[in-house]
Amino acid sequence: MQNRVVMLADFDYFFAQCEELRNPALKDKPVVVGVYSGRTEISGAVSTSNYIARKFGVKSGMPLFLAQRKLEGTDAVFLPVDHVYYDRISERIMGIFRGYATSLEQVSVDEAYLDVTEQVDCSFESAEDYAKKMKAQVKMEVGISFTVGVGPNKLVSKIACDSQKPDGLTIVTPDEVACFLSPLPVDRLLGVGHKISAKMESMGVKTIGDLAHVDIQRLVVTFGRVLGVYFFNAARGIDNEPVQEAGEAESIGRMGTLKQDTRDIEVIMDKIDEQIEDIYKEFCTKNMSYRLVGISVVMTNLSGKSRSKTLEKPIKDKQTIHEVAQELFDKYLAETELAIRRVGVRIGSFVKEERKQKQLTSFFQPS
Ligand code: DCP
Ligand code: CA
Ligand code: CA
Repeated sequence: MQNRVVMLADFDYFFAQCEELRNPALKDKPVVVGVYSGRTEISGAVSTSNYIARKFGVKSGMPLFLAQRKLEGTDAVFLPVDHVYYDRISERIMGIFRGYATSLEQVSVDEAYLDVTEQVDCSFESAEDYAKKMKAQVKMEVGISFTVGVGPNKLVSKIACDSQKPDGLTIVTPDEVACFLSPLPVDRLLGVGHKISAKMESMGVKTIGDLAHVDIQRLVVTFGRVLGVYFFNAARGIDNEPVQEAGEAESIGRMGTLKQDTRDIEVIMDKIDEQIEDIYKEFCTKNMSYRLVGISVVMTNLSGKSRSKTLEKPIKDKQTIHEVAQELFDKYLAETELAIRRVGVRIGSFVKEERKQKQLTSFFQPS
């Protein structure tokens, strides 16, 4: 099989760059864009800032008063977020990207994967000129700069993109993947947060290269089958996930047989909760929200049924899967007198979501 050429484009200091675009006088000042919670004049958090403000130590998610303190004595400008305006700019850029790719997967307002394998005829050398052309067109037509990572898959292109910002272009060919990944800290891999990186450190694993030396059995025992296998592959830069247009992702589900046929909701939910654990681990590697929860049942007489519910808004948490599944089982049991033999649960209708956005929300709602 021929190699793929996958790009990740991530707009530079996006909200702040949009503000500079409509008011070029901001360009040589520190610019901070924030969400004002309204409690006091300065309560709230930083969404993002331009690179001048970052030099003073301003970071996304930081309380606004702290950003203000860091920028004391400068001619810094603080602005409230204007999502409608940023979305409009984002849509224009995504529109241009469409013309450059066989498939486009928008991950958030300022990020998209492009499969350009055909366009560059599998060549990473051509991909460099191709990315430069794309950057130039967007700069000229929209006025926004962005950073591109190019790799043989989404995992590598994402990490390549993060390695050099702003206005960067980093290309990692299939031959370079191992050397590129091995010195990087493990938390550069999607799905490795504080908890998991602490766990890995206790196993003596600090870098992606260290992770590539851990055998798969140990990873599976420590992190479970889904995550263990994911880490094993990720450490080697292996990722076969396609660049998927919105709405293409299927569902994640599990099905299993109960120890005994039953109508006892508690017994059923115990089984379902085990399945949810498994599903949720897989789901967490995807950086998405779900909008649908479904159940499947097979009765004593071997007849089968499925039920599902679409949620009002996309959700990320685990508890909602349990609650909706229980609601669906309660309803279903009320409709039948038969006992249940096999049960399953699934989530679907995935929506891609900005991972960082969640961090901002959790700033206001300590979890
Ligand atoms: N954002 C937010 N709260 C955060 C992080 C980000 O509201 N805690 C918003 C503002 C950003 C946008 O999402 O402009 C994109 O986030 P990025 O992480 O891509 O950061 P930037 O685009 O701002 O900067 P960079 O140049 O590092 O990509
Ligand atoms: Ca960005
Ligand atoms: Ca981003």
